[in-house]
Amino acid sequence: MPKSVLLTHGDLDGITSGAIALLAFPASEFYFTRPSQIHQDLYRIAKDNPNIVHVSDIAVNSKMFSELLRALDQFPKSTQLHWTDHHPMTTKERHELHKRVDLFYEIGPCTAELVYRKFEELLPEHALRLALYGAIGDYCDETPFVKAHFDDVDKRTLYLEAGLLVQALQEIDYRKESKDLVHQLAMGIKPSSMDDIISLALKATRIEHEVFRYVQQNARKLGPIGYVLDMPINGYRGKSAKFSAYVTDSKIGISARSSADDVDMSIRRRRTNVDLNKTLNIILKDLEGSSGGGHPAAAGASLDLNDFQKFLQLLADHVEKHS
Ligand SMILES: [Mn+2]
Repeated sequence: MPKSVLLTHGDLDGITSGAIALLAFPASEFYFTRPSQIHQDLYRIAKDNPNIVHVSDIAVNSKMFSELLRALDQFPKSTQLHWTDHHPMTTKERHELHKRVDLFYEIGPCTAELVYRKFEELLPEHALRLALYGAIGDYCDETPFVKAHFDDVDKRTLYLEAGLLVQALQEIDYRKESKDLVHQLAMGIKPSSMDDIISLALKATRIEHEVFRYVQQNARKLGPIGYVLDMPINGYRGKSAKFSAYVTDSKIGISARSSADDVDMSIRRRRTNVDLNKTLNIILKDLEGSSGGGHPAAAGASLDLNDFQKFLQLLADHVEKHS
């Protein structure tokens, strides 16, 4: 039986772009994925010969790029492959991707805005709100599209609705509960009508204030970097990275978590234009087994735990030289 499959990221922009794609392709199968795992998911999906596949808000992982292309090459000609995204990629990556998929790519807008614009004529009116939530969630709320639509509504209400989602997502395991959320959003239910989302959002907000206090007391500083390692609470990584920069008066903030051998981190910038994605591409080359990237202002990385101090030093040197 012909079918369509949607793959998207687990953050608010991923969830809203996925919900909009679900409105464009109703009754699709829906999965969350991530840059390091998209090629495996595509391999698996290709075996079913779907007629449509839509990937949204998934950054191209340069180290896995050839495997991604191989996975895309598994699909028969009859599969319509859509790829909608806003993460930085090289011209070569863009070119190779473009040969294999219907690529809708722009830097600046969030992915939800792009999916909305791509499929606008197929969408019900309430899909627009989802695009605006995604824009707020990804700090992409100053594009001409978003500004024009903010002018049509009371944007403060939109920020409340989007804020409820941003906060609640800190407390949701995206692989489980978020699928229901995608379906509810696609149906047009507003976050302010979702009792579970409201209570999770309030809980998350109270925890966030505690996280701030924790970071204030425990952040360490290395040159232009403020960081916390192994905060005694899961999640809140982007937020605690941002707080780490602020409370140590640094240009870069990092929130890192270690496991047996690895360390995984969120990285944010503050009052500097240093491009975190490009910076990581440069310094991670010297660290074997590492991976990372993202946006200019928000990125992530994972590396061998033994390399963490070396990484901090490389990053500190780079930031001091380039900002
Ligand atoms: Mn995004």
